[in-house]
Amino acid sequence: MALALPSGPFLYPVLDVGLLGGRAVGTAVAAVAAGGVRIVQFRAKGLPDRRLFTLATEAAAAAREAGVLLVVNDRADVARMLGADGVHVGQDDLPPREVRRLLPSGSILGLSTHGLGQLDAARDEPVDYVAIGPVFPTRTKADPHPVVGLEIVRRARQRTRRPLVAIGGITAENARSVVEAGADGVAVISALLGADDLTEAARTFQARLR
Ligand code: TZP
Ligand code: MG
Repeated sequence: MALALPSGPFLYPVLDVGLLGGRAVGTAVAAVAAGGVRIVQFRAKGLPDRRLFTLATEAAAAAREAGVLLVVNDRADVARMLGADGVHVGQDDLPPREVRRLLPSGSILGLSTHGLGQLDAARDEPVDYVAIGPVFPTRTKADPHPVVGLEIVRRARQRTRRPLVAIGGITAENARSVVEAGADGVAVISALLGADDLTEAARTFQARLR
């Protein structure tokens, strides 16, 4: 059976292992899960494969223990080795239709887009959600695409019936506006990982989404 994304507006923490502020990735997974999160993404850029695999293994164990869905950024091979719940790819990664062939049936597959052209181009891709962003300015990505803003989120909502995940510069303060623009989920890095108490930050975030 296909794994279901969380229902209702959902918080989707992207646990970038370079931005955990000294926390272990398993601890971060457990902390956001304790705050009510139901899906997390494991993201590791520029690490040697063996290190990435070790960290992803920790994340997968913690996600299983906490009963949250784990999506692996970029790496279908790692997701498969670990029995993760899904993979998230970007425009320059392996094509979604090829990634889909590698994954067990029912796995979650997400695709990043950075504008309406890419959103439209994703129409025939076998993906379970489409991400769009950066919605707001972000300092997390070294070379971010131009900000799309809430208006593009609104227009994206009108152009796809797929679950829409917004990303980029989303905070507890602006998250509600993103949901009102039509996003089903908000993917967040710095506004969560920059908090001292991840559980509390996740709780506060989710309270603002509803
Ligand atoms: N893709 C578009 S913006 C972004 C990614 C991975 C970074 C989001 O990070 P933050 O800290 O939530 O702005
Ligand atoms: Mg990628």
